[in-house]
Amino acid sequence: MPAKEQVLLVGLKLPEVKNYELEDSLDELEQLVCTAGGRVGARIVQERTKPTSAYFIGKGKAEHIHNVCGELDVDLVVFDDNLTPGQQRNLERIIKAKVIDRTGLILDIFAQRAHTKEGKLQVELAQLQYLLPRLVGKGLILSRLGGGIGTRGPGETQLEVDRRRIRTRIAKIKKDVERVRNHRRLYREKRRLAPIPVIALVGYTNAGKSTLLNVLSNAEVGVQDKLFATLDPTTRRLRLPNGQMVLITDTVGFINKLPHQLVEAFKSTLEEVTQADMLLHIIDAAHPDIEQQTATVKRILLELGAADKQVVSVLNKTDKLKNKSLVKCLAKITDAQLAVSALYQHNIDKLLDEIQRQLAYMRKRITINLPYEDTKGILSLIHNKGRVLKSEYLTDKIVIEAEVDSKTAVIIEAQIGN
Ligand SMILES: Nc1nc2c(ncn2[C@@H]2O[C@H](COP(=O)(O)OP(=O)(O)OP(=O)(O)O)[C@@H](O)[C@H]2O)c(=O)[nH]1
Ligand SMILES: [Mg+2]
Repeated sequence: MPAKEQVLLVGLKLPEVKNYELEDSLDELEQLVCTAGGRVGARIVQERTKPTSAYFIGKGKAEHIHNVCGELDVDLVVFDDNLTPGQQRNLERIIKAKVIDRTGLILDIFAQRAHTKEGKLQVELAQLQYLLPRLVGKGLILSRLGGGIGTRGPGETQLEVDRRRIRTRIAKIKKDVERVRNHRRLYREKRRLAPIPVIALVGYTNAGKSTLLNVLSNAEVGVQDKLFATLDPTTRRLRLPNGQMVLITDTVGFINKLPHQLVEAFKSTLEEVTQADMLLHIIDAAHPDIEQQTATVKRILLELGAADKQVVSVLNKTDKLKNKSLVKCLAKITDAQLAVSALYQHNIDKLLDEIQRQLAYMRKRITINLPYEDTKGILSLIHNKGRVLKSEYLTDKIVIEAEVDSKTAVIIEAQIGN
């Protein structure tokens, strides 16, 4: 990694955006820059009624940024909003420094964080799709050869190849990603046969999902006070107080303005969320943007088609709250059902009880016709996983009414065929 790059942040203040919202967004952008290994030298904000089509900001402001870059020795300018390929090119021409947007920055962090083959493939796919429309004219290509933030990932040589070769590469990666996705799907199918409910940890990046997984299951997932510490899913077994086994999955966190290229490319990883039986939404109770972060997670879940899932919402990091009476108010704002501290292992027992309670709530009533020779051991499965409510002995079969979790219900129905 090159020495810490000096970075300038640029935000546009539109009439509908409140001052504090813009500041919060720029604070987060600064955190992203630090995570990527840069150092923020200054922020520049312009107020306009709408973006310009050529430069996003005004041309005069772009010229001003060029001067500031010279004075502060800036290597990289990061815009808080997405730029069109044309705007990015025009800005680079005036500013004469590397210009990227929030998406480019997030993609860069993902490229640094991806460790598994699957993660790397997905990041490369997202980056190439982001790059493709930007590969016009040599200027941009050459300007990206310098290395540093915004240039990591596919590798500099990759950027020299023409569009056609990039398209071929995209097609190839898509196939590979699809293969991995099928593999995951098969694995999940297998998991489904053993009726163990799967719980996925979801939440804004840095909310404490991995810390909680470690506490719950003695996993050793990396925890960092950085954005996007986790990219690749990790699944662990967990035994609830009543003895029931569940699987718990930790995966990539969400962020405001999550690049659509990433959501697209990370389908395989995100399916861990969409296929889970229950979600555990972890909320950073001590974050000043708690409301907006919670809304972002809910919106992304909706986009992923996972909004109607059973969710246990949890306020985390409550140890950081100076005023404990805030908890009630924060719970109300975020719809959280309970408050914990993963770091200090506070209220973890209550969390387990709540998971247990809600899983039980998900139980289904089924009525089945069981032949007397129960060769498939259905009755013992019901006894193991749930309970028999009523049994009626007829001449050729037993009619059983039982209560089991929804997974076991599917298995039993498949076995019995009725
Ligand atoms: N004070 C306090 N800090 C916590 C708590 N839980 C997590 N943290 C800290 O918050 C930071 C982020 O924790 P992670 O577990 O990596 O968060 P994450 O949600 O997995 O983040 P990503 O993987 O980046 O999306 C770390 O520095 C943790 O030590 C908590 O209950 N209290
Ligand atoms: Mg994590």
